[in-house]
Amino acid sequence: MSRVKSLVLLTIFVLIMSVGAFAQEQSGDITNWIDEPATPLAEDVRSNFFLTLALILPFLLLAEGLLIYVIIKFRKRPGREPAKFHENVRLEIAWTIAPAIVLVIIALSTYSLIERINYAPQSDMTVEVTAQRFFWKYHYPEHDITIAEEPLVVPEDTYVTLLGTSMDVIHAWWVPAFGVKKDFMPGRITELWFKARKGTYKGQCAELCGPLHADMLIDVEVVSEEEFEDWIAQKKAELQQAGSVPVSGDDEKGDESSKQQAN
Ligand SMILES: [Cu+2]
Repeated sequence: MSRVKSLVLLTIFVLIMSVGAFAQEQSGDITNWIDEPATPLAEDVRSNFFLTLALILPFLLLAEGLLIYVIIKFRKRPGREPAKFHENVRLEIAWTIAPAIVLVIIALSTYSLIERINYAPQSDMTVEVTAQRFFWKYHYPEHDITIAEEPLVVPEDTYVTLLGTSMDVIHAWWVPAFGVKKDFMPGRITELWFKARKGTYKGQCAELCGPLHADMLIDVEVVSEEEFEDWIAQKKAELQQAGSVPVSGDDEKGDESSKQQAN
């Protein structure tokens, strides 16, 4: 009975997962860093992941395979005495050194990747990001344009630097296909970079920040150079029409944020 039950549960689980994967495939937005890494960093993250997997998998298979083999082969049988020896120095040295070497390789690869994530090789444009419960505000200093609760628009194949901070609590800017995730903290500026290929990307705040945290989504539109110029021109025209009043998300927020501002 319980076997039937678990089979049914497993089937339901697989169905839900396939429907979810299908729905994501249909939406057209890229969120997946394994299938579709959108930046050189995301490709490096994927390579590091597969390298780690390849190095660790033999240990898993060996240990679990041996375990299953021993459980079956040496199971309790009438008239059989269990072996009563212990310690094998050579074996113990071997199984200490082999994983240690593997861990060093993983550490070196991961550390150099973290360095690449932390330090942009160059910067072609900067966008200042302010996180606030529960939206993102983007300021383009070169063009004096500020947008909020809108997709971030950037040109393709451009080294973009985001300088992020927060008005209230810690938020995290995370776009999986870019291979970047960084905390934006009040009173601090965090740097993050990417160089993405054309497409529409989805992300999400990745630091639990309050009741609407799940709705704090990120949209990024990576467009061609010309499309970006057009977008800038259009935004500038919109701002001029609105009487050059920059978009402000600072009003009607809690006293906490006004205290932050006072500092
Ligand atoms: Cu959040």
